[in-house]
Amino acid sequence: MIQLTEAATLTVQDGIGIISINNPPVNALGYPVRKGIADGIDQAVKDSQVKAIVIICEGRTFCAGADIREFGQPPKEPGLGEVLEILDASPKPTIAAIHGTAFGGGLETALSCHFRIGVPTAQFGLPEVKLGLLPGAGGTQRLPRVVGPEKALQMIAIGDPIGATEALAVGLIDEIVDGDLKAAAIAFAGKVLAENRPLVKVSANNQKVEAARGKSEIFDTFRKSIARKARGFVAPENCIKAVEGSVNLPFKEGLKRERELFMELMNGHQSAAQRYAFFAERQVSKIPDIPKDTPQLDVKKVGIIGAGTMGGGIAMNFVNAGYTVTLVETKQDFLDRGLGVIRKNYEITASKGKMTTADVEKRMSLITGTLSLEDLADVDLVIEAVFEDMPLKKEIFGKLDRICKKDAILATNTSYLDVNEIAAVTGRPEFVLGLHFFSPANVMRLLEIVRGAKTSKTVLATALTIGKKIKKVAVVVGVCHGFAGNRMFSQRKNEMDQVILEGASPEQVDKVVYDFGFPMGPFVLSDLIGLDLGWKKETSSSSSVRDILCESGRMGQKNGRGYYLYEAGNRAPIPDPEVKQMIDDFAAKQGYKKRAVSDDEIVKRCVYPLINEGAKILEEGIAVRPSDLDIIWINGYGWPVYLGGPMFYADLIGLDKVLATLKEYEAKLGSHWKPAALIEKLVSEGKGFKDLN
Ligand code: 3H9
Repeated sequence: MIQLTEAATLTVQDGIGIISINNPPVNALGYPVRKGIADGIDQAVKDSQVKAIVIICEGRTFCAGADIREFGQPPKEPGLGEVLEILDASPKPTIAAIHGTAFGGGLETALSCHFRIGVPTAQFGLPEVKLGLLPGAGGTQRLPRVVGPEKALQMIAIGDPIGATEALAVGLIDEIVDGDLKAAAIAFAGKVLAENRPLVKVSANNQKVEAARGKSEIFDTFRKSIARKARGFVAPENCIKAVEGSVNLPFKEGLKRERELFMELMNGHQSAAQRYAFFAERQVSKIPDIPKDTPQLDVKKVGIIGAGTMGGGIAMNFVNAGYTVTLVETKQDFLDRGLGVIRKNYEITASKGKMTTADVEKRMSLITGTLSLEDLADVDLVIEAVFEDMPLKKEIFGKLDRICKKDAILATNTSYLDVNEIAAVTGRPEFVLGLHFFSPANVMRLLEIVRGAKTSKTVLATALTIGKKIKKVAVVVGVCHGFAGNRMFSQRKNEMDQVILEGASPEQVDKVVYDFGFPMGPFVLSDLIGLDLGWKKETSSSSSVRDILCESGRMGQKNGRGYYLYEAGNRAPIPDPEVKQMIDDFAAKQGYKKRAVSDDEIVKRCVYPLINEGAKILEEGIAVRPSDLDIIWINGYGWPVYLGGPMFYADLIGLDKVLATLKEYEAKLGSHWKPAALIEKLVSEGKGFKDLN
């Protein structure tokens, strides 16, 4: 065995040179891997004993791509492109033996081999677009030559991976192999040699790209199909242009085009934001005082109280992950309705071909409905999802404490209420915490894990594991009104409510916020949620635009009238002069003098309250690090990932500039704009939020 570098070895077995990569955790193509492949090929080609070469990886996966941590650092030769040219030019057959994920540069490496085999569970993808990039080591030129431009566009500009069966069907791999991968690769190499198979050099394989030449409709159709999802992102368009290059240019020219388009993205702020978000998402589960080996509880059975929209959605998460769920309601028809909605959701998924009817039944069989809290006696975790009413929650937790086994975790799904106050009614506050799901709970990825003053480390560590199992991005936050996400959201909402009194229209605000990159503006969102959520006729006092709208029967989309009008069966908001008049009248009564509010001011007044409140949350230790707040906003509130989250965005603009604006608004608009002490401190030290991550 020759140790090529610290991450690669070459062994010769039965005339086959085996280059084995070992660069945990995901065999990213950092320098020692690139150098190892280049040297391994060189030596194997020179060695007369070697007749064919296999590239295989140790550990959990084939290569997951370029080492993203190296991006932005001075390049270290050989670059991946150079290594792949060496691979491409090998006169001896090369075979990529794939398990786990062949992603990004990993798949580009495999595409530069003459043959590819994979285990049945292997996945193949070029997900660079999700990092705001494009495959920059020939992937945009080689993949279309193998699977054709249409399929390549999907894989490159959308970035979703495909499994082994599909990879075989589209010609991306030559064989699916069972059993020991190394042995299978050696056997495959033997077959290639015995059959004297010609070397399949992808770079010279022009049939599929030539067949698409002149057919610009392929690209036009694809552009249209992703327009909505790709709004605001620059990478998908560059991906498309690079694939167009594969069709219209010779291979080498196509590579140059790919490079230009790649560098454009690499130097832009969107990719920086998306790469930041990638690592931030992996950072959230690392809590400084919760080491990896913290003991955890075994959770298999889950109780959920409340079968409404929230409880039902939460139940689906657990069932999808194989937990058994006991769903508790107070009345049989509420329970029936809740179970019916869950079944319907699964049936819709099945009707789209995304699960079988047997799956629907299997999932439903994991849920047991009941009207009795006593049935929660043997569950390992309870999540209470009843409406936001402290006395009710306290009553429930008191009962749960009596009913549930001693080491059961008791969680509340409250959005705002004090988790410590709820925990205090139990004799086991160390087993109590908040699990704050976002609506619709079966869809939204965010989960705020609210750590109470007495929540034990074991319970917190268990909650983090559960979060992963149910495929949520779980962010730990502390107790305060609204925790992290909603506390920041409230500040934005207050400011947007005020901006329309000063003279901006709801349409202007909504358009500016949408154009910034949010899925919708605040007033369309209010109409969608329902203006009457948390509003009571009996106590309404005409003291806000919302009060006035609700008092006049405008509840939002649900009754076709809110900040906007809605035609039956249509969600498109139609501006309503009557609402404009109501806002103007109310503003005049409050003493506002109407003025033109610029789009730029709206952006600042929408985003800067998030930054300022986020800083206060950090000061108070409610969130662990600024990037956690960004992950909350990306996954729970539709913040555009290409702007990295509010805290990243603050650094992008310059925290000193943000501070100056906060001070200006404090003088002009009032003390609620007073800059957080943390921002003052960071600016005085010449630092940004990035220094706290
Ligand atoms: C590229 O290839 C560009 C080329 O086209 C052109 C070049 C010229 N680099 O996600 P996990 C770390 S761009 C560095 O928790 P999983 C990750 O941070 C790349 N580090 O595991 C984490 O570290 P830690 C295109 C990486 O099993 C640990 O590995 N490729 C990389 O849930 C485990 O990760 C991609 O975009 C990397 N490339 O999922 C693939 N990847 O333990 C990105 C992971 O310290 N990766 N790490 O927190 C993934 O999608 C998932 O990590 C993967 C494993 C599916 C592979």
